[in-house]
Amino acid sequence: MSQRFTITTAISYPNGAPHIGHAYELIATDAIARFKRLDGYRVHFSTGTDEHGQKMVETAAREGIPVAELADRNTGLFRKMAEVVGSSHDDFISTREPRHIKASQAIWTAMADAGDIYLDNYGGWYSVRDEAYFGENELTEKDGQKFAPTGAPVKWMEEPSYFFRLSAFQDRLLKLYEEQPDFIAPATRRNEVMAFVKSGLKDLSISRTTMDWGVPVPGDPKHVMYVWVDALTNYITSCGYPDEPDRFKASWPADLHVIGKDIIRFHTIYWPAFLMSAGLPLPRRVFGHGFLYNAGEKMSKSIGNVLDPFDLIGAFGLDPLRHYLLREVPFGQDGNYSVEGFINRVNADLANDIGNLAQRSLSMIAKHCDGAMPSLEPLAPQDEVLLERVRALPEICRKAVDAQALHQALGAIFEVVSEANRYFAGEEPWKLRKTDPERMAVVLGVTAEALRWFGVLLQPFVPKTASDLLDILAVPESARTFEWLTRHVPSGTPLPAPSPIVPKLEEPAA
Ligand code: ME8
Repeated sequence: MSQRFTITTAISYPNGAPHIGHAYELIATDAIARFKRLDGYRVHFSTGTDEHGQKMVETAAREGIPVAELADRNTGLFRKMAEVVGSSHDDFISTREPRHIKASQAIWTAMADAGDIYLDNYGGWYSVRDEAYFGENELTEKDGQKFAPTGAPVKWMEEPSYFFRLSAFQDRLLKLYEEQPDFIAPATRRNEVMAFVKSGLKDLSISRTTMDWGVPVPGDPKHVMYVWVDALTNYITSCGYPDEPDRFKASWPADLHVIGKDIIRFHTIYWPAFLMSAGLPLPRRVFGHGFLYNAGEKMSKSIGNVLDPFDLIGAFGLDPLRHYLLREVPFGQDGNYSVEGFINRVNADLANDIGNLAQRSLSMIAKHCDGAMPSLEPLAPQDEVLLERVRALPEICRKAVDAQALHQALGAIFEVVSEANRYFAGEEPWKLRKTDPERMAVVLGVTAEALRWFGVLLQPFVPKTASDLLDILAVPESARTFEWLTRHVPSGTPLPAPSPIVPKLEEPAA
């Protein structure tokens, strides 16, 4: 049986419409999921929305609508966004679903049975925006208002609350980070988390009585669970916990949680501690990607510079957006969106380097080789050199994707695409047509063969462009997995008339 691979995005708060940061995380996670499937893994890929929490309650109150209406409306937009960005998820989970309420109550009960939950009173500085309490020493003050380190205002809250004995997990967590050095990535994040845990962990308030929007605490329904307890649990809900033990065993633990850098602590401290307490296996790795900024500025509704994924895709198309985000921003670092950067990158790589090479070589095959795949023999040394570089790509990409260095995988592919362009220009097949038509055919065949590898390897990143390319190379749908890479299209196979695969982008009129 093939190996399995379980991967997740964070689940987004549907307190507003999705923005480009949400699309970015989903697109990157989708690229990894697609890559793994093409590489022969059985993948379980989940995403969704985090519908509970005070932030939802406050936004709904501001809009003057019931919280459920707010959640339904925006979750609808998040589902739509997942479709529009081409996400290949296997499960979209919303935390109000009965299966999730059940899973959250089951993990709570397991943690309580382990003796890690107790009832007490809580008073503290709470930031609704971050859905988290902050210590007095972490706060700043301006005009009588206190602020969390994230810049969000905090307010004093007091309530009876259940607590999770997080302090008891400090040593076990440090041991986890030592024994599983790949658990937190990138490495800089690991150092931050380790330093934080070493500085001492306090028990965590995990229930609220000040609102009823949440998962009821088993046996004490005056309390609803703190949103992060139920939110993190979504990952095991999606794997069939607790009612489908066989499916759970087959798909949990997750191989990779892809999340943004702002929620690393929740995923690398709380989440493993909850799972340890409940006696459940721990995820293998948590990767914190960077944030996207718009022309150097943080996106915010009040500035009015929030990038809307629907608008961008409407203006430029999906694959250009996917390509730009994955190729241009080193995954793990912050990235900066700019229209010029976008257009230049897409035109250079997709329209010129891949698109033109395909168009030029395949239209020559159509005209001068009876529209059929030429023979790849006899190969000249320079053909071998190019093909060797092409054949080295899957392993390079595999390593890069396993390290979540998506930009490196794409960088490696486009380096060899440039090499193929240099090869094509250097061999001058248009001249060979008169002097040595047999050699011309081989040059065109080698170019088409290189394009086939590029097409197969680009599928996870730019699925439509790659599929169009493989169509015009007559690669059957069934022969597009990595396993098939070593089998070239037989010479003599008729090729469809080539049509341009990537239009050049123009700067939109202001
Ligand atoms: O944090 N650039 O939800 P969320 C890149 N519900 N990524 C960004 C971003 C930006 N500008 N803004 C946000 C939550 N993100 C919780 C998660 S998981 C059990 C619960 C990322 O809607 C952010 O880092 O605020 C997170 O990974 C995801 O989008 C959802 O953010």
